[in-house]
Amino acid sequence: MRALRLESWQSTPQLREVPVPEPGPGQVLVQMGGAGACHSDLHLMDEFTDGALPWGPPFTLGHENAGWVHAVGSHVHGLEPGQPVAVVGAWGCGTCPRCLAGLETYCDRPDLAPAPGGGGGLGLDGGMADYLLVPSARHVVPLPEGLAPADAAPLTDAALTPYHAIRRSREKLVPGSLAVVIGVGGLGHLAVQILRATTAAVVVAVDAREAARDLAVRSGADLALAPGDSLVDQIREAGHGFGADVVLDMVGTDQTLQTAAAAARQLADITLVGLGGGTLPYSFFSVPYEVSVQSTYWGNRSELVEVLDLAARGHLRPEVTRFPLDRAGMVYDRLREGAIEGRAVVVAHEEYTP
Ligand code: FEH
Ligand code: ZN
Ligand code: ZN
Repeated sequence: MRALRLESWQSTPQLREVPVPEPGPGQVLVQMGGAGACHSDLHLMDEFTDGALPWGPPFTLGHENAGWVHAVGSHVHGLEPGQPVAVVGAWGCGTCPRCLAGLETYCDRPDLAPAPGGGGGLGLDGGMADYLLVPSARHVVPLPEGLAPADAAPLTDAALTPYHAIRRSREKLVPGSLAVVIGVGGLGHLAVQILRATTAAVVVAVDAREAARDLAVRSGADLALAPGDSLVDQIREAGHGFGADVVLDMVGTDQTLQTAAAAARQLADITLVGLGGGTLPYSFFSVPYEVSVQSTYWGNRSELVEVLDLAARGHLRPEVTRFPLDRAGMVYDRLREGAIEGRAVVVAHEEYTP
């Protein structure tokens, strides 16, 4: 089968011919219908080195996956060949307290997990291929009626990650509150849609690119602003003169974190989602009183079920640009240029072929 392989850190992924894996006991072989290209993959290709993460190349890229069940190993029940499914991304040990609670992103036993905190496309072979071997049926979620794998794939990361982040702040996202989303890319546009669909907050989006601001408004933002000297004042104005109750920094540079701190009001949540490598000095007087600053990482199976339900009912509509698997390499070039609107999805199969 074809597979886009990251063969070492700081390298260009290569499309290779590799054997189709066989599902062993408890495992599921998924025929790939959509694999999202995540901005994080660029960090794997451009800057990470040994030790940056508890796992490393070589592996097949693609950690945002959906497709159809193709074959199952022994002891797998309730999944049939041809069934459309989404794949939960983080594959923990499955036996520690956190994994048993469904929080495999935060597995307590890195010594037992083959790629701690990672999974297919992050340390293990992912979905930018014709087939994806999923190590346990617990990582497979049947798609609701009407959701095609190529449209569902972004929901497993680009939607799931902001969904998890927004859920942490749901007590603050009440009528009269203000939420700010900095960066309207693959995750940011879905963050706007999730805020619109699940909270009562006024939503302000920030992006330097006019096309991204347009996408933010199409996604339900009340206001889309460009960075600049008056940005924080404009954000305050949108929040009845107060600052933001919740700021989601989807970029994560020094500058965007500074903007987040300047836009936040007392008691706000600032959640760092993007891997831009920025830092925010945190001291008693560096942010308004009782502002909490936190990172966030992906999401879990039960949240994915909720995200899929929102999408199936039309509350989430990922903006998707599709690329055939044979042109997967160029997707990352386009991503690096900032030329992708919404989410790029690599499609190995348009429909299921037994
Ligand atoms: C990937 C690698 C490291 C940190 C975060 C991520 C996210 O893109 C996972 O979806
Ligand atoms: Zn990702
Ligand atoms: Zn575990």
